[in-house]
Amino acid sequence: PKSPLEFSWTFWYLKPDKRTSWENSLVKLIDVGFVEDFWATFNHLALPSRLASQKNNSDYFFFKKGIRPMWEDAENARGGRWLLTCASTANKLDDLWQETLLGMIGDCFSLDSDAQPLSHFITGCIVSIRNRGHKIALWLSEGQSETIIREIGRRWKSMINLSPDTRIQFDLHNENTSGPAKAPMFEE
Ligand code: M7G
Repeated sequence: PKSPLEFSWTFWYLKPDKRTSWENSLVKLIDVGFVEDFWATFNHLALPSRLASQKNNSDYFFFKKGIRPMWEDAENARGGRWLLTCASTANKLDDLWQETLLGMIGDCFSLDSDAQPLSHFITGCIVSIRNRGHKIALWLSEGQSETIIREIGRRWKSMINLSPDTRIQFDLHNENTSGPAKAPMFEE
């Protein structure tokens, strides 16, 4: 028998195409509800570093099944994202992405001192291939509780083995959409 994951997830791909809208460039790839299906899909997909050499401006999304990988989804709308910016030459991009995924399907966010496990507040993650610097983002449904947001950020950093001097920053989605760049809401 296969091993069920705590949550079911969906892999999405953003195929860069200037002739169509962002939403229409989103391609739903597959749902995974079992460890074995996760690995079969992960091993089948080109690694981010490979995309970087071929398809600038593409993204992979890994979101809880039923949550669309966009700000507009009700689970994301009042939340935000922890963002890690990598040099576009980063050879660690693949490791950072893999460790992020494994932390999400593993129990890294399961345990918490409070009633609700932190995994409840995670909606998904994204790797974005960009010439000006690749990005990995962890999206949360939570945009209010500094305690929850910071604890998730700290656990993410430790699970992907970020050096202590590398900073990640948190912003609310509704503030990314327009207006001049602002200082991040939180940093870790
Ligand atoms: P990005 O991929 O988050 O960052 O957004 P980038 O500037 O590094 O490429 C690029 C553009 O994609 C945005 O300006 C939007 O036009 C579109 N876009 C990205 N996201 C995550 C969303 C989303 O959640 N909803 C909508 N409607 N558009 C989005």
